[in-house]
Amino acid sequence: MKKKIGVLVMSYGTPKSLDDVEAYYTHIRRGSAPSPEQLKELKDRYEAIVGGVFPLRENTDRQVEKMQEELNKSGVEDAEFVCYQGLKHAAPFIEDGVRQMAADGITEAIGIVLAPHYSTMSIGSYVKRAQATADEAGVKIAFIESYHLHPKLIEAFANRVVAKLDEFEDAGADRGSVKVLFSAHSLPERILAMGDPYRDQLLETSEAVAEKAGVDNWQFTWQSAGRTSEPWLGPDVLDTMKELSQQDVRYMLVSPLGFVSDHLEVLYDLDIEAQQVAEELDVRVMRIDSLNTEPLYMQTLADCVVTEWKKGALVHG
Ligand code: FEC
Repeated sequence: MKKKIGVLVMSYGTPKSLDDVEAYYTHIRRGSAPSPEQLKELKDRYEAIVGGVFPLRENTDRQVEKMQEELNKSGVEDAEFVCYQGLKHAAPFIEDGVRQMAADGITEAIGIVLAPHYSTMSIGSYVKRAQATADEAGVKIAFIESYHLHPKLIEAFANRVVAKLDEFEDAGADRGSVKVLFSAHSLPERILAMGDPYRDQLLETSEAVAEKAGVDNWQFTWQSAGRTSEPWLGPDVLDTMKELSQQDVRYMLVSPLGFVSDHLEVLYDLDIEAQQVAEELDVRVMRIDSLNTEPLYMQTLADCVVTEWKKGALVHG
């Protein structure tokens, strides 16, 4: 008989409605409520994005569903994988997902985050919360902490870069003249002093995607820095665009490798804010399509889980 293994699929989470934005923002700020101005500014950003007010919720639901289908196809003889969602800043929270597994009689689990790169401030905090609840609930859990060089993930991003370079070419641009800007969510600069692998992993993904897509003309830049007083990693994508336009670069392809879904940081920060700057600078900027339920990405996730299981990190067999 196959043993049921819980798969805790963790993601950032998004509010359920505009009324929930305050609680969500307060959770992100570790319990400190935003000022009325900050709250209004965030609500305005949600209202401005195309594709529904909170597309991340549906995207995460669909990713988890497709990942479950992929795991069902994996043909592992001794395990049946059952996915549970655990969100960082919205319900069902990470703790809810772990407790649900325990309530369903699951005693062994594997955790993975819908974000490929490890930082103590991102994946590290998902893992810490999941581990603490798993310990309380008596669930033995192992984690996949990053998968930023998985060949199928690299292929999926590279295919998207190539598709947009083709579009540039069809529109009359020389593809070699398009600057590919790989980007990811900024974090406070202090992570570097902590020896955090986040930046190096992002550069490794960028190099691997550039190589696979046959791109030489690229650079890495940050985006979506938080609105706090401490310094965040830069340069920011908007500054990079300004700098490049001064060097007469007319075509840019933003490729957010640190994100796997359409959500606020892509649909607002890149599709609205960066496009406004592009217009002011009179440059043409495109963005690669997000992975969402891209089969190669679903296969990446399933493969990571199955490989972790086969490694025998959990007590089984
Ligand atoms: O569509 C949505 O509803 C959610 C979009 C969303 C994603 C996301 C991913 C990451 N974040 C990361 C780090 C930080 C740090 C802070 C921070 C703040 C915010 C705020 C919003 C927000 N983040 Fe986010 N992030 C998303 C949304 N993020 C909204 C609050 C307003 C603002 O600053 O814009 C600062 C916290 C603090 O104040 O102390 C740090 C990282 C990721 C990528 C990895 C992951 O997905 O976990 C890292 C999606």
